[in-house]
Amino acid sequence: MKPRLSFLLFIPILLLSCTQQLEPEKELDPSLMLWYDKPAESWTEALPVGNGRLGAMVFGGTANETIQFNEETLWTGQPHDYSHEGASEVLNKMRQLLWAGKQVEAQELGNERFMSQPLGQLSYQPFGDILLSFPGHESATNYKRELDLEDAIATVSYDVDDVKFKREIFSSCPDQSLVIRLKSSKTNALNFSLGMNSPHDVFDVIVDGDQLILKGKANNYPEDKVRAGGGYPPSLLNFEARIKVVNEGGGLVEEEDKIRITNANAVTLYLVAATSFVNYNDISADPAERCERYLHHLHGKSYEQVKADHVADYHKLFNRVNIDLPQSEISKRPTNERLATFKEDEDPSLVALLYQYGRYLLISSSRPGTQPANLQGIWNYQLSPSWDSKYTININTEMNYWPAEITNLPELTEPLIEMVKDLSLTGQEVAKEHYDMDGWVAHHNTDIWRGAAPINNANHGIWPSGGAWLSQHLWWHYQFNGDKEFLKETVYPILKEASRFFAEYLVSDPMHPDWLVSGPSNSPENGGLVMGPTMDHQIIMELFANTIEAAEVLGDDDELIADLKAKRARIAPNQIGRYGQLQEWLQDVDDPENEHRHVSHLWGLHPGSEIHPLTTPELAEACKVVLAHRGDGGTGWSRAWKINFWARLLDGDHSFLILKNLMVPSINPETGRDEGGLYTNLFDAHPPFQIDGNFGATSGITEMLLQSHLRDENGAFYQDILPALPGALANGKISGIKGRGGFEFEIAWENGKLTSVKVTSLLGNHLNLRYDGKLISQETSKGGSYTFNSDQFSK
Ligand code: FUC
Repeated sequence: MKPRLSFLLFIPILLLSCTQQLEPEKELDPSLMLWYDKPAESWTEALPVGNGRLGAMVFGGTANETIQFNEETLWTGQPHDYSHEGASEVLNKMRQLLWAGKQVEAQELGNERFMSQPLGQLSYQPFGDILLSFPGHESATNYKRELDLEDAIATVSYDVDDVKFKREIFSSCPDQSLVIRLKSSKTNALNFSLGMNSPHDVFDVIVDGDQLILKGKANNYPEDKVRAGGGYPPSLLNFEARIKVVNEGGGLVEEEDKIRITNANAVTLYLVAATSFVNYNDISADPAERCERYLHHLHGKSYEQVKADHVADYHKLFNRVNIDLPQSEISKRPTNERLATFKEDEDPSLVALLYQYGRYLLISSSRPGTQPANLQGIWNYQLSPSWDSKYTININTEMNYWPAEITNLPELTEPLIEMVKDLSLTGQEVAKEHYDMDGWVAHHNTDIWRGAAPINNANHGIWPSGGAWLSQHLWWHYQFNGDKEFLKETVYPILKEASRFFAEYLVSDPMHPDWLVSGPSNSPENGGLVMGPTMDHQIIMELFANTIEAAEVLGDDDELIADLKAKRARIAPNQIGRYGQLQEWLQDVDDPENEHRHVSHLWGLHPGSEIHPLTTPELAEACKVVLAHRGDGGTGWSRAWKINFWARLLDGDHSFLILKNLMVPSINPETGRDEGGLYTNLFDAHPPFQIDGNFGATSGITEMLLQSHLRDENGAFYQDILPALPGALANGKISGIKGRGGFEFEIAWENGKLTSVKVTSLLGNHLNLRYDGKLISQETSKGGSYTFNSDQFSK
């Protein structure tokens, strides 16, 4: 197509550039700002923005800027039932083989007859790239690239000759669009071209007036990753993205698949994007119609208004928690430099930054009405991402949501709750086909199509406790927020049906006929298919307890509840083995040399509440032995889990030691190898990037400062203040974090000691406030605030 001049101002007087105001630079708060003095060279240097649905990674190039973007519903595949007809026929045979010590045969049988169809699940996909090219900007100076967590805005600024250029990028939730604002310090100085690209095989880029349109169809699941047996459903999702260009001054030139912006004073680009996904069962939406609707909504709104609405919306969530840890001169360096020396300088304000970054990432990847945050949140540039960037539910997805309640973002759990509701339906089919049982069950992974059957390989895929673990997040949501209607309508039916499955599934152990055990199962990803892994029993114990308590609150006295009480009393107990370790399995076969990343049998310590130094000191000691065997390293999420474990063991310094092991540059500067830690954009590295470690770290830091999972004999929660304060964080203040029973806290400490704590009672429950072994116990009124200093705590 011949370039067409749609609107160009040639009036020379306007081209005589005048100075125009750029927004003044914000003062740097090192605990709320990531910043760098050069553009990103790799994806894990780029800066993430997101509105829960629409995510982008900003590289910040000068002559060429790439903004890679995602929409959370773009996946391979289509609605699909993964259950394996007739699988239940081999259930008992697998149990018999395992009891006879024939693990290999049991796994073979499982692999032949019991697995999901197909054997794997589908994968999350990248959407496209926004490409901006600025001729002449190769020699930029005074460069800065930053991500401001206070307002959720990424900024790129630099000078070319005597002109300053500035770009602001954010993903707006109220306006469901990715917004890019470009401005220069002189009028008529913005000259660039705008293009789009997509990694998918089938796509087209079209110019339509002031809009650039990208349309395409999702690739099929990558052939080289298809597991034995094939049968991966072809991809049916269509996608469309549109960028609307709003230029102030200057003009637009339509080129073949690009729009050229000439001599503008300021330009705003609004990207909207959608797919045909409606829900796991329905893909009938029209992405073009959705894009039009988003653009229509934006119509007539000024950039200033869109930005103000974005900031106000984000502040409502982000500003609930404030953490204040000391900062110094070293805190002012670029983020990559701060990270490189953290192990030596232990700069508390970098801890604060990582803490708030976890909250920022959750706000940016999980909003009511969206999909839950997957293994990479919503950020992914690969057609074949690690583990399909799906949902691994034997630790990873749950870890994503650990910070939600405690850091005062309860509404962000809504996508997880919705996913569990879906799984309780697809999981019913799996309970029927694979176990011939009632209720619902989900195994160790799921995807956007809500697969619940065991995938990959019997040796780790046959693990029936994924749904049981996930459903406890609903119960915890109730514990924090106390909404009885929600308990009745949503939580209880899900818990009850999950419990119904396990009541039927648990089986008497031939060696200890009084014990009920789980199996065939595995201790996540360690040791292969077995009967009776400890983690399952801990999860089922708490699932039954929660279901029973919910029934009591709601006055449901179904026969099932009596059955759960009887069976709960018979679930195989935690056992301490020959090294003094908490046993991972029924038999005392733990290997002290095994540094496996999963520490599944400590589930009862965290996130569960069965084990604690005060209530079960021997078991707590046995957990320490396990952690000593496993070591202080591990994958990103494994390190993050250990921060939480040590905090629950009330050892703040050990907890901090693991935090330090997590806060190291993932790329070894000497060897260039990717070894786990943090990338320069502070994304956590498994490696590769996996977001769970970010969320697990934020949770672990909170657990150092507040824990609320123990209860008195009347069921009221203890609010344990500074239970595991590390020496390295001896001074600080935090406000807005929450405890179970509906309490919000403002805690200040100096030289390692509490100075004051303010408690706001949101529900009017009984308050058990505990610090340093001393208790304040009193009634509260709803909405009341109570302030104490450390002298007011008595034995
Ligand atoms: C589990 C872990 C792996 C990885 C994957 C996504 O399988 O064992 O380490 O985190 O999930």
